[in-house]
Amino acid sequence: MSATESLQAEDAYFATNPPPKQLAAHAALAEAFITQHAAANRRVVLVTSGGTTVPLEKNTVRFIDNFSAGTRGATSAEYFLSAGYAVIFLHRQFSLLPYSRHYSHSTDCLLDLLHEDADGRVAVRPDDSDRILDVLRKYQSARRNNMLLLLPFVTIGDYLHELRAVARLMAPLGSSGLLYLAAAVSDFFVPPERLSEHKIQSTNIVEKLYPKNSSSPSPSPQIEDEETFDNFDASPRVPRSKRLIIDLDPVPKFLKSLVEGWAPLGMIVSFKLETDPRILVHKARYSLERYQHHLVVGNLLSTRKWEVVFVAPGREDRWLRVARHGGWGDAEGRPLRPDEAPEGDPEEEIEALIIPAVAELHDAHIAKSNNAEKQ
Ligand code: PAZ
Repeated sequence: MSATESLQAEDAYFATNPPPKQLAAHAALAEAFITQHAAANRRVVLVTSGGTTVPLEKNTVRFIDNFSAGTRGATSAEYFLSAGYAVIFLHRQFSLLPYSRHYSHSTDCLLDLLHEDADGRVAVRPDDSDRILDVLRKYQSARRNNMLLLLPFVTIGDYLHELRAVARLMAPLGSSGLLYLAAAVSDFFVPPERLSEHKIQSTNIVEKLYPKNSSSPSPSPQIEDEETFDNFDASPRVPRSKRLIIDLDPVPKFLKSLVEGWAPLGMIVSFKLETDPRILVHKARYSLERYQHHLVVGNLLSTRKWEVVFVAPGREDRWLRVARHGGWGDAEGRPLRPDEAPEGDPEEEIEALIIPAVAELHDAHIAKSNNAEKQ
């Protein structure tokens, strides 16, 4: 696709896919946040997190989802905050959030950490107090200093409208703006003109009750009396004969617009998720060459908490790995195969390695851009 064609596809996408209702409100919040931190000469990072959905109906009951709990994004946001960045956290609604993520899973449910003290007051169990205090202090400091802005999205359309708006607002930050795109973004969607208005039915009940050429706005009494539709009926009188065939269009590739138009001076980091280790680095490199941005962080679904690969222009591929019981042994230098994925989660969070390495590249990006300005 030529540059003009991809611009046309992008314009058509934004013209035909309505923005989320909160877009103007979110943009106003983002603008105030960016202005405040730019005035303090602070670096700002946009972290995207969680999966986008593809609705199958306008009144959405069914949707296609993308894999992501939001762990990468929420954890990364915490490390960016520790490194002094102000964070705009564009996340899938109800996915994991920085700080609260530590206590929002059933494995570490907040209620299990509380008890009733002798005065009938709710208190934290003494054994858990220290680790909660640590998270609480960081959380309260981020809130007190307005260092974290939470903006939720749900659908792929919401995400793209929000991404474009925030990226454009970050453009004046120049090279000190960082875009860290960890969200799992749908590659395919159903365009509005092909979306069913109401819940897709598994029978022809609607067509039978309201035949297309019938002038009557009310259901045929005869059919209503004779045929009832029951989803749970093992032998329904209305046969469930409809197959659902979903025809999806490709989502236009927005990374190019981001790099060339929306935030052209900022540093752009994208993530690449694969399940086949043989193609991960190749796909990461291809993405870098195609979009000409600054870093692709490659990860495999099964080992993403243990190792990632940095693929950057003009640099050797660099694997980052958390400490593993027994070390990496012979596997040093070679990515884990999916069947070698260790059980459970590592003790160290890999984001503790990723964020300092990204920040270092960001330093180099800013220095390069300052040098170019001087010449
Ligand atoms: O949110 P999570 O920790 O469960 O997963 C993170 C991830 C695998 C979605 C992320 O690291 C990633 O690779 N994002 C980009 C996905 C993509 O290729 O579209």
